Amino acid sequence: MSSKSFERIRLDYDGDVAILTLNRPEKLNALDSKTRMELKQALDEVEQKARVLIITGSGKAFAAGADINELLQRTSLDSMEAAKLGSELFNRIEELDIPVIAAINGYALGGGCELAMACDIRIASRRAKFGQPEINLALIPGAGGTQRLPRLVGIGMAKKLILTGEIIDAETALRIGLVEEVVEEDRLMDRAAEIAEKIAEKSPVAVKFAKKAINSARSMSLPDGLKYELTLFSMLFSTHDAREGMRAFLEKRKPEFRGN
Ligand code: CO8
Repeated sequence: MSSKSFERIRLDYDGDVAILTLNRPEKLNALDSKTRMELKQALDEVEQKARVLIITGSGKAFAAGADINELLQRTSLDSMEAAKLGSELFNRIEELDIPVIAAINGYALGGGCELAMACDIRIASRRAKFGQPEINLALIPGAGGTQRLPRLVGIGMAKKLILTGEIIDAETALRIGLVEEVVEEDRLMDRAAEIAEKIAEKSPVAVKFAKKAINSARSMSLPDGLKYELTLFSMLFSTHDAREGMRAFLEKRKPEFRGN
């Protein structure tokens, strides 16, 4: 396992899996501009070096949102710029060539919930808590909450959560479709790693195309999405990995994928 330390985050590699830990526990991993800058740097590196990324938090929070101390200093104009950067960061996670698993260890509130929603798969510890409490600050979500939450849980539930600022537990998050699995606290990282390793064994190019095709379902009409899927599907037939995958199946052996 190799590690790289920043000020606000930690980046570890375990084989092909990168583990990015938000590491400002005394402030519940509130996402200040320094954290966001370090996250951006880490993503650039991880996309080149890993096949799957796990994002988690240290201490009792995944992330308790944007840093409210910083938010208070902002004017309308620079808040727009800052939220745009936050939004771009989360879009970058969503569009990353490799899958991203959120291992949600505790509070995922405001920008923290938005970060989790930008990830591809969400696994929560039983003690995790979720919410978009911006309304309590007389704000609204500013980095995708009003857009990604209704796509995951439906418009009515998203309105209920965003308008009341209510904080929900992990079981409720599972029931409404905000997370894919809930596990005991001490199983969280093992379970995230199990899923990450299973994905890391597949052909990286097929994984990348599958993620792209599924992401397109958010913005494309069904006919356009189906055409896009067909294009990506047929492109895979010119890869080594697809030939290898099919041959290995027929020859009853484990495939050796190269990522092209
Ligand atoms: N920003 C700054 N500091 C925070 C934040 C935050 N979001 N959350 C917690 N902290 C700090 C507290 O001020 C406290 O600091 P100190 O010890 O110096 O007083 C420390 O973390 C520990 O927090 P608490 O003492 O409050 O811990 P509790 O266990 O009592 O409470 C809660 C935990 C319920 C999570 C509580 O801390 C809380 O309600 N936090 C704020 C949650 C919130 O409102 N989040 C939304 C913020 S707005 C937002 O996210 C807008 C997103 C815009 C785009 C983002 C792009 C990245």
